[in-house]
Amino acid sequence: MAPHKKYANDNERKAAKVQRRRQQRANETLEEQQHRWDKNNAYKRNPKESSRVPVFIKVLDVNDNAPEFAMLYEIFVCENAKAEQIIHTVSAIDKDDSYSGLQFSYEVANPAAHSTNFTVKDNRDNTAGIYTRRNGYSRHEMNTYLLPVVISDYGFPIQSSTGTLTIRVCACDHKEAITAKQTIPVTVNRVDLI
Ligand SMILES: [Ca+2]
Repeated sequence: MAPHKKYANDNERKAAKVQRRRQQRANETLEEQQHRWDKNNAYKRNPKESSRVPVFIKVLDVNDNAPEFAMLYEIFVCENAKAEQIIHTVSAIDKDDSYSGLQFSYEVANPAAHSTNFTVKDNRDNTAGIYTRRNGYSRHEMNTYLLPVVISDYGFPIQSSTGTLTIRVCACDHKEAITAKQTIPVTVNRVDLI
């Protein structure tokens, strides 16, 4: 019997083992090769050697929907409203699954053009307040204002959409109860952004 050869490390020992197996297979007769193949295939086909394991695959939702206003808002502002006065609170919805709860941000689109009369304050709780920016509005000068608001989620990639709020100017009494308003249908225009 040949003495055991000593190897420097496991890698050398494994390499020698692979080499011996290759050599054995190279020296196999056709009959020995056929026997080995039959044995391997029988092992694979033997139901006693196999089992079935249920594998549950969960499909994760991709963030591919932009948030949008939760409803069509009907917003009014009194002619005698004061600056920095909240006139409405809005919220948004999102069709995507959210693993950390619904979280959106709100900001006025193109503030330079639209923030002189009204502005949006993100409440950081999935709602935003619509605020006046000046003292007094005249429905005879302008009875309807359009305020485009960008709503963004915190998904990856971030999805945003722009919803336009329609704000109508109304006459109110000293208690700011609406006494007269024009019956103008509320419209919301939505433009998806990437
Ligand atoms: Ca989303």
